Amino acid sequence: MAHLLVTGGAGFIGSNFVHLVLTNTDHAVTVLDKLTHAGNTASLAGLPDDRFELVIGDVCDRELVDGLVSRADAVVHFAAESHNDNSLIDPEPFIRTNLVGTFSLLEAVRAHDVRYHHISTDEVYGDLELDDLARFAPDSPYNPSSPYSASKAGSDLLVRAWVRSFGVRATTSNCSNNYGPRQHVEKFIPRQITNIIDGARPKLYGAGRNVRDWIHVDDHNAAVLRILEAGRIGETYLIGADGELDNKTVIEKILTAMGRDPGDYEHVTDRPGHDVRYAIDASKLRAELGWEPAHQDFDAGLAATIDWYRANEDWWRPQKAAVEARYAARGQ
Ligand code: NAD
Ligand code: TDX
Repeated sequence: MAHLLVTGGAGFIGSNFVHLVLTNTDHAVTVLDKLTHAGNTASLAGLPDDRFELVIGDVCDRELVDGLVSRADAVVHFAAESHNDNSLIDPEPFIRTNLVGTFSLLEAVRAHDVRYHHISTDEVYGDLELDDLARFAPDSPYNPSSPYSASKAGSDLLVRAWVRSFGVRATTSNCSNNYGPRQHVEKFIPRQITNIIDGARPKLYGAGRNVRDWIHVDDHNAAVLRILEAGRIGETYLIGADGELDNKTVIEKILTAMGRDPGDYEHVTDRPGHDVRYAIDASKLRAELGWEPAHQDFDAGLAATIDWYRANEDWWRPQKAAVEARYAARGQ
């Protein structure tokens, strides 16, 4: 049994990772989470007391982080400010948490020689054209567009430098857009599902031709676990499941799956600097570590996600009105 320190474990992907680890391994997990607007203790309900603890705190708190890292066998760093639209309103917390927070963890794993896995995004590579056959690969140049993606790009480069300069035992993964249960209602898919439950029309930015490469959160997390177990130190692995869809198609699928007219949505103000297309080539991960996605039927995964939001209104309801008020103030 190993003891994992999971930062951001009360958020969307982190909480699903904690459930996966505690269900499928005998590892123990300590979550470090600041419980920002995106953190929710309800996402960690019902976990076994003897193998799980939650520490509420900031990844930028060097002393706290050092103490927790000293007692861990490995760190998986999910904690981040994660929403592009928020980074366009106030970039400051993105710079602090995503850059200074990663620095704080790297210094602690360096001091205690603890294995570290860094969670990042395909957005660090910028975007692709719609008619471009290319996909992102581990050697794609960094070219981030938003304060969020720039802060994640900077954090990835800190990891590379700590590996090369200090011999830190780190791996990095850059994943495409995740969907599934426990995703905050500020994000695209849960926002539209909960709008429809509330009798409001889904909101499509611009013409909706932007393409995202969707992956089920459990497939992302299975890949992370695999990299933690067998990834080569210093390497970057791209995670994606060949799930490219444009936003208009996704909204139409959600409406259809919820029994509504697929054309019953609104076009709203586009995101400034909106990345056109993301697409991941995950062949290195598949060939080297034998990972394969288990949830490649997007319509089935979407239907299960819709069911989850229908069944768990207590989980999302407290955030919904404030999120919609913020969007409405920007014409979105
Ligand atoms: P999220 O916003 O749902 O969760 C982030 C969690 O981090 C929250 O629980 C929050 O409370 C916590 N947190 C924020 N600042 C903190 C701080 N200073 N100290 C401690 N905890 C803090 O995010 P998510 O969608 O689960 O994303 C998790 C990670 O995965 C991020 O690093 C993100 O960049 C990356 N990622 C996300 C996606 C996606 O589609 N959502 C895709 C690729 C990569
Ligand atoms: O109401 C909306 N309408 C809409 O058309 C919202 C909230 C979004 N969109 C569009 C913008 C994007 O093209 O949908 C797409 C997905 O939007 P988000 O859910 O905000 O995701 P994105 O900006 O693509 O970033 C996500 O994937 C990469 C995560 O939020 C990041 O954390 C991750 O790094």
